[in-house]
Amino acid sequence: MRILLTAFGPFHTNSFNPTEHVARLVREEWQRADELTVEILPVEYGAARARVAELGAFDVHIALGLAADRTVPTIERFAMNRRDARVADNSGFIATGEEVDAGAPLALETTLPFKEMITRAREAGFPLEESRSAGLYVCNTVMFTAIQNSARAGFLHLPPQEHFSLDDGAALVDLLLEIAGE
Ligand code: PCA
Repeated sequence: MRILLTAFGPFHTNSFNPTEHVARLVREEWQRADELTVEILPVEYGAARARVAELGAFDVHIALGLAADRTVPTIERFAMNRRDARVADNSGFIATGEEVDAGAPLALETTLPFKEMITRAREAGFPLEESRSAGLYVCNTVMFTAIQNSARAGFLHLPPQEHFSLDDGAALVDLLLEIAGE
């Protein structure tokens, strides 16, 4: 089984992005036989989409991103075929409602077993909520692209570190990768 775990570095006013540190912890502590690729993506619509496409197809791709305004981890259900945010991406580009992929469907649903993930994460003592949408910023573009490219793919938003530690983040991601690979 080939597994891809992606995350992001700092963007906008978020000078610390817990997801890049969580992704590195998962790689350091990885013990299963499955081949794990960890990649920190640029917080840029075009470059992030291009990089995910370039990495190719995986059996499982879980993409991580910071949701600065949330207090618990959330697994995203739908990715929208739109790019739109008041905030510029790290290249200075401000999206104004363009499609992620011209001609593709308006929305794609995660192909991760998210209901089971939520049940089992909670059984293991982690807070995990379902979220309808990853927003329309760069995380949504990456989720949309991930679903297009890999067999089972989806997105996990993590809250700031003060609400959920890096170690808990790594343990939760490890569990979700295991469930996705079953
Ligand atoms: N969060 C942003 C982009 C990068 C990140 O970590 C988002 O939710 O779109």
